[in-house]
Amino acid sequence: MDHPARTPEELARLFHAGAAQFVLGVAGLEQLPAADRPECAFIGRSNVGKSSLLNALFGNSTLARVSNTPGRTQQLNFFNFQDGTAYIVDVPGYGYAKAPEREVRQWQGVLKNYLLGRVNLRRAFLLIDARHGIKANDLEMMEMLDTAAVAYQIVLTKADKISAATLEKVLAETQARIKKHAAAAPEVLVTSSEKSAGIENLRAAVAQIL
Ligand SMILES: Nc1nc2c(ncn2[C@@H]2O[C@H](COP(=O)(O)OP(=O)(O)OP(=O)(O)O)[C@@H](O)[C@H]2O)c(=O)[nH]1
Ligand SMILES: [Mg+2]
Repeated sequence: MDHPARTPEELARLFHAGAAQFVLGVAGLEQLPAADRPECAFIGRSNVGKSSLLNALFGNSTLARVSNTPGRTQQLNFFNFQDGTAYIVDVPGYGYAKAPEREVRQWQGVLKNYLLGRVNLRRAFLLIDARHGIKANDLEMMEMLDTAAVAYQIVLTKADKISAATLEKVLAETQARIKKHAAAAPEVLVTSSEKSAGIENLRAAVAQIL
């Protein structure tokens, strides 16, 4: 490792509520900002908790828009991190979305092209609902990222919604399954945005990459 592990206090300072600012919403590939700084993205099925986790990361509940309606985030939302030295990107979910089919197809296409073509994308955090584990469309996404050699890390979300015993089982299953995936980071993170659990580990991972 290049630099020593940061203390919780250092991480809290790094991810204070004002440390990220919304810069740009991208609906088409031609609108992407220059790939001139490191970036990480939060991806996963619709409603898995991407926007919530981003808010928890910064302890800022108004940063990214959270919704009960699957498919709420309909563009790539770029946030400045660390005085604009890096980007963090909140993206539309895949899978079921409560939006017109044509629109869904449009933003799914943008998402795929973004993930496969973005040279400065250091890591995609692939969120998986801890209640459901890895689903068919998650697997499809993982295989696509493996093939394109895009580094990703699995993050279990909504851990507060299941018992500790069930969580342990899902975690073990997930860890076993990612062994076959070349581009997956070996460590699976467990989080709850609701209870602000596991956020420190996620902060450490983001800080190390960016
Ligand atoms: N209990 C619990 N609920 C959560 C958690 N994270 C998110 N939620 C809820 O899950 C729903 C979806 O959260 P979002 O953060 O909007 O999910 P998303 O992945 O950004 O959704 P899209 O942008 O539509 O793809 C909201 O009702 C959140 O309040 C969590 O850790 N625990
Ligand atoms: Mg969202």
